[in-house]
Amino acid sequence: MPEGITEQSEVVQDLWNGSWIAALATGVVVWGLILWSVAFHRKRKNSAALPPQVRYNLPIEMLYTIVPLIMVSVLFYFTARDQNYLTDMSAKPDVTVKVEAFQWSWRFTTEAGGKTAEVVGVPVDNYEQGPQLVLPAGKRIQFNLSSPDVIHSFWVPAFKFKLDVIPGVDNRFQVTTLDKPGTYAGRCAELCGVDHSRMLFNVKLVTQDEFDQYIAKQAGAQ
Ligand SMILES: [Cu+2]
Repeated sequence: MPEGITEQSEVVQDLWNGSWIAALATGVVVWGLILWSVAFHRKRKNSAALPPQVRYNLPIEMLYTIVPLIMVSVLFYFTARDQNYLTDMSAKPDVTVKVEAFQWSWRFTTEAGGKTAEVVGVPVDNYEQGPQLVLPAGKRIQFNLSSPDVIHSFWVPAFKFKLDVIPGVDNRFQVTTLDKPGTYAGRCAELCGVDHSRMLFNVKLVTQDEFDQYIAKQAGAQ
């Protein structure tokens, strides 16, 4: 798994880990029952008799109705809880980024404290050459997604989250960045045409001071 760079990415990772642990625990029980049956309830040599047939056994039927119900309820509870947290838009963002996905690159319009910076990209072969989205660490960031042409998907693997960019649909989300300065890959995750695989960008996480300098310089240049 990539290293997460948002508070939300840690919640996604925990949900993923928990789901796998639950699935493996279920697997161990199921595989154990299969192996137990194979080892101890084989057909005996020279025996044509059927084993005892169990039908309309209420305790067993209750068991295999209630146990899956509990399992689904537990998965549902954690999924719903985390989904509500991940899609929460009630906080006032420190930085707002308008993300426009187009065939085949990105335009990022970053707005913070009344200043804006705009970056437009072209198709590239390496994410480091793609348009760079500069964001401050430890802040609340809102992304407003839009597309003028076809469906794309805004994906920063280090967010452990992606959201489709659909023409005419107002998709938004927020993250809280962690204090992990660095440059992280971003890509389009929805096949959108011939140069889809070159629709690369990067996210640069910087300190608040560096971000202030960046946006002042960008805003001055426009
Ligand atoms: Cu795309």
